[in-house]
Amino acid sequence: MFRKILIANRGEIACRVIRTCRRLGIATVAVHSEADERALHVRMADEAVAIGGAAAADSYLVAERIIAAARDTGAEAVHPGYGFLSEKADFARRLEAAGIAFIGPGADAIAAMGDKIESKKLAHAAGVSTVPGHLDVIADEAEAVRIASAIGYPVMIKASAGGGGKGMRIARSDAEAEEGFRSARSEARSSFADDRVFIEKYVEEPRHIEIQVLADAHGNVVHLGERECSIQRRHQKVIEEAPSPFLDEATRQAMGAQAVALAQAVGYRSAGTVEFIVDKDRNFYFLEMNTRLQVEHPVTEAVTGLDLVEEMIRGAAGETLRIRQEDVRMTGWALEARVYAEDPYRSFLPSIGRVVRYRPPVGEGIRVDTGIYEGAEISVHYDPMIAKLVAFGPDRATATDRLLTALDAYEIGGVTHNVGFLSAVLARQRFRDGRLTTNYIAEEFPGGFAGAELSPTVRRHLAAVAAFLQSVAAARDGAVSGQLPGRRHVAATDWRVVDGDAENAASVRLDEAGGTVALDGAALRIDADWQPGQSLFRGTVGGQAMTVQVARERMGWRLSHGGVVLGLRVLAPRVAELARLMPVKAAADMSRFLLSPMPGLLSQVLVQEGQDVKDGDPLAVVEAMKMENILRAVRDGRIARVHAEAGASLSVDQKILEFE
Ligand code: MV4
Repeated sequence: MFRKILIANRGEIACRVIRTCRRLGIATVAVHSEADERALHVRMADEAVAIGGAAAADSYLVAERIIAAARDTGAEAVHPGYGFLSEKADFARRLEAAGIAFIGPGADAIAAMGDKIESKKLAHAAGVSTVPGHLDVIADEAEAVRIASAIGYPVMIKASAGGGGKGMRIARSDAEAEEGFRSARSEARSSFADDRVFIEKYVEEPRHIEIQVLADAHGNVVHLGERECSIQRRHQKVIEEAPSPFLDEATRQAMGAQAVALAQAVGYRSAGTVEFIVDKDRNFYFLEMNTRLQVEHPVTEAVTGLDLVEEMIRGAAGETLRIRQEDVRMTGWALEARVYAEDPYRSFLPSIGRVVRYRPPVGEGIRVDTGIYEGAEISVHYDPMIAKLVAFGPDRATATDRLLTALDAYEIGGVTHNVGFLSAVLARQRFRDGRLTTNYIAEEFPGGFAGAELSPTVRRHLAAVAAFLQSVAAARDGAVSGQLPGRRHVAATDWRVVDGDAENAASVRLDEAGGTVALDGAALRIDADWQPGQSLFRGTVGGQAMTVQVARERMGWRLSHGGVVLGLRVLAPRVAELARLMPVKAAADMSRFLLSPMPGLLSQVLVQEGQDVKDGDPLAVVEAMKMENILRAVRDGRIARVHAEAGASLSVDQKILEFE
């Protein structure tokens, strides 16, 4: 067994690999960029080596620096995690040449699976079901149209070097095939410097289901069942689960057997994933093989009880697989939600900055894999993932409920995050029913995310919680200060809960175990031992378990639950009466301003003061996330003032221009 392993990665996956190494008594070496000096993986490892600048291309992607770091520290093996160098055959080869073990598959298997046309041919030859189509490179538009119509529309045009949706087009007619071929080829050329494209039948209403395989260097291969990864947004997975709610045992066995056959055909070793696309009739087709540990591997670990990183390490050290196929037992259900620093209300723009508050949830069946801690920085240089939140339970409904409760309890401050969006995705009846396809998010949230739904019952329960919190806080306030000698403090019991325009009369009686809130006369029992100052309310309301994040505001409470943030004022009846008479402050009219839609660099201001502009004219360019965003006029007008100059660093909603 290895005595020391270098982890050629960062973030949660580096931390996760280190944890297993520690359990196995293996020393660890972290590598890090300049931006990651204070990162969690650096803190966790026994040793750390700085390998270069903040940009991945200057550090985590520089093979020779990592190999040098392994050599200098005496690491005998390198775990690549996912992304970065994990699927670079050349990196694996150079490590082996330097006498350092690569904890992953052989370089030849990586190379064979890296090319879509080649891997599809290989899979086909190994008896794996592939999407009907044409297995060779398409030469020109005319050939593309001929082959597309021979396959029958709709078809999919794909770049052989592709991934993540790049260089991929759906075509439903000859005209679309011609145009799709042209654009897929040019995108492939610019993205991958490889313009080979092929065409296959488009699978409608697709589900993405993948099989985890595990192989040793002695020809033994097992599969560990499937993961359902259909819930994704623009090729970024959002929720994954194991098993799939869609597969029957026969399909599962057939897919597993084919995944094993493919792994054997390429002489695979280590952990790998065979991706399939499954149609509505449960026909399944090979898509590609990922020759690395995947982000979503914890759901497989949860249902199999295995540690995939441990198995990878043992395999790389030459050990024989410790399990045979008949030993693989799947129990229960696991779901993973990817928690990101991004703003679901602003088309999921990354949210960069310091995580000033970080309290991950704990609880039965909950696992959190993270590279973040309170005070850590989410930088522009890397993927803004905060954590993977995994919930396990005896069945799908229990795992889903546990995940929802954990999301309600997840406290993240300082950066915007997608926790509320994740709750909204899981809370839909369609999710409960397991009717998942890769179109789920686009269909369930057309036009983007605009907040979760709040049922009248939950709204009522939250009003009761607010009244309860107010009563507990008021009782405490009365007990600690402002007492006149000889006067007993009488805690108020009658309140008005103001929810927008609606107002509920709440009468609260507190007791040892919690209290009873009569909302407009109907009593709701609350059991909770919440104390003033706590940011998490956990209890039952009307017999239903509820986890709510609470923050006291000037006249009431801000409650977050189920993806909804609700501001409720809780007032004494007389105060409520007077508050009704208060004028409402009108929101400032910002329509005269051009505001920055995102944090970024103002690279160009294209207009001057006094200039007339027409609807659609470009006004300014903001660079963010490596993209140039052109901001245009939405109506005719004249520029009154320029508020920010080219070169300025903009925050969200910062004024750039003012119109007359
Ligand atoms: C497909 C497909 C439908 N039919 N191929 C997307 C990424 C790449 N790995 C393959 N992809 C797809 N290939 C055929 N013949 C639909 C997709 C697809 C998809 C696949 C997996 C996960 C999410 C997806 C989202 C959109 C499209």
